[in-house]
Amino acid sequence: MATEVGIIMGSKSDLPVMQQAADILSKLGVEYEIKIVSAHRTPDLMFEYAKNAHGRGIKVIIAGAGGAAHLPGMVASLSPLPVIGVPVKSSNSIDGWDSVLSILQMPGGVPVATVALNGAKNAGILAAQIVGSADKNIQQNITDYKQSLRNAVIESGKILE
Ligand code: RP5
Repeated sequence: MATEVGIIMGSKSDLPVMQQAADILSKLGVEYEIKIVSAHRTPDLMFEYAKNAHGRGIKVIIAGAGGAAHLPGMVASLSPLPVIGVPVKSSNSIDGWDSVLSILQMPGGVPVATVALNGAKNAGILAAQIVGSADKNIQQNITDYKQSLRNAVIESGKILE
C-alpha cells in the first residue's frame, strides 16, 4: 500500500507527542511516513517536502511544532494538500499558547486544521478520516474504532451499577 499521510515535526523533542499520530494511523490501517523538518532550522528541507509531498502520493500532511510554530502554516502555504496542525507544548513554549495561536490563527486563504494542544492522536484520526473518504476499508476501520469508543464507555459505566 502507498504512503498516504506525511507526519512532520519541527524537532525530535516533538516526537513523544507526534508518535501518537503515528500510533493511531497504524491502528486504523493507514500508511504513513514520519520525519523531522524544521521551518526555522531546515527551511530548505521544509520547502522541498511541502512542494513535493502531493507528487509522491501523500494525501494529508500532519505538522507538529512548539513555540513560534511556523511549520504547519508555512507547509500549508506551499502545498495543495490539507494540512493538520498539532500545537506542541515544548520546552520553549509559554504554556502552549504560543504554538496554539501560531498554528490556529492563519490568515484567510491558507487554512491549517488545528487540533488541541498536544492533540496528535486526533490529528491522526482526522487524517485517516480524510483518506477514508475515498477508501472504504479505512472508513470501515474508523467506524469500528468509534464503536470501540462506545463499547469502552458502556463498559466503564458498569462499575456504577
Ligand atoms: C520548535 O521548537 C520545535 O517544533 C519544538 O517544539 C521547539 C523546541 O525545539 P528543540 O529546541 O527542543 O529542538 O521549532
